[in-house]
Amino acid sequence: MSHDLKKYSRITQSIHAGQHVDEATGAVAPPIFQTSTFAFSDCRQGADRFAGAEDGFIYTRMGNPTVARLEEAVATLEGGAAGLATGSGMGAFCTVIFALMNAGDHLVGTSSVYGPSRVVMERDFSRFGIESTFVDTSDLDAVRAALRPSTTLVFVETPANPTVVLSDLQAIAEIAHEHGALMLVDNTFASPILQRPFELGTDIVMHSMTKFINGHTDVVAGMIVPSTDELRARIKPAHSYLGACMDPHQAWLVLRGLKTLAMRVRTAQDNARRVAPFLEAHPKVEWVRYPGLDSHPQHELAERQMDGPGSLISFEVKGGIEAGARLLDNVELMTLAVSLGGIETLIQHPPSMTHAAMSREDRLEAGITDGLVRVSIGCEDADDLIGDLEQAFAKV
Ligand code: LCS
Repeated sequence: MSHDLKKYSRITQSIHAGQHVDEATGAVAPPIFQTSTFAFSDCRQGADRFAGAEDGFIYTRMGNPTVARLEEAVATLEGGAAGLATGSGMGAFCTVIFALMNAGDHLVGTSSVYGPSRVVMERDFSRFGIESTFVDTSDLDAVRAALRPSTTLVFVETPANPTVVLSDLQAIAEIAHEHGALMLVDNTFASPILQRPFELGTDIVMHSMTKFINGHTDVVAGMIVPSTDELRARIKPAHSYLGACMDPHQAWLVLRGLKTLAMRVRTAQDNARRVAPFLEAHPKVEWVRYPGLDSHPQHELAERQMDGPGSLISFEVKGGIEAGARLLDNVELMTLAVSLGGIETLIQHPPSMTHAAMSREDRLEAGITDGLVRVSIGCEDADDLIGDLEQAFAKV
């Protein structure tokens, strides 16, 4: 596939990006180069590859042909300069921080963010003198107020995990750049099908590909996409040395999952567009937050910034945590499990699960109430999903 994919839609790109017919065999599906190392023809070639004077593979932690296809595919979909694949989404986040931040630097981040992304900053990177402040990034004044002279990175997750609150990427990119800081966006919840942060001024995009990009709940994986070659060059040494690299077989599975990204995202979204109003109308539901509902505080921003509201919904059952637990203990078709963005519907309780490592005070400030339930709507039949919720609510 040598033609320029830029002229095609993201839907077509998700099927064709990174796909090249294998020159040696004609194989249409990508070969799995399950090797840790690559032979040099002579000492000069080995030295040239290490010196960067010759392109070519050296050692799989530093690069691998199967992994490279996935890096190319996701970079194409995001519209970035390159991809750097990692063994997990946390590997992607930690690699960016390790690569770009120094002792004395400060990060401003979204308060409602995947719990460990915040905890690793506050508990671990702080031990190396890297400071952080997490604020409600849907409030631009709060972003401005949190900036310090030492702020070098602004980290935004939108839609946010687990509250599904949205932040205005274009406005925050302007604020960050005026300040001389870079912006990193975690695009996991939207996927490149629904949101393209580079078109809004972002510098680096990251993904937990464990979620929508792979989509089959069978791989943990991450990706960093820098917007420029210069940023790629700044991140690449940390990517090679930190060790959060990707295995070729893992890359092959994600390449396979990626081919159905667009259809999975759209089917799950169609389902969520039916489940969210059902929840909102249910007498046992206290509140629902879904970007596709008029009641979402940033419904207008969702329409402007995203190509669709996605398939993550947060809500609270009347009666708080006990009532929510009754619901979760009684679903039959939905699976009580963390993670999201898979083909099947997963439901969980963030305060006691994904966001349990955050303090209760930080959670409440971030809008993660004690009774909040998060559901990642999958690709089952919408009537079956609503029926499952109906029977579970009857037991609450
Ligand atoms: N970013 C977001 C937005 C996430 O939701 C997650 C994981 C990560 C980064 C980290 O990626 P990982 O290392 O797991 O590939 N989110 C999870 C969640 O909400 N439930 O379980 C994992």
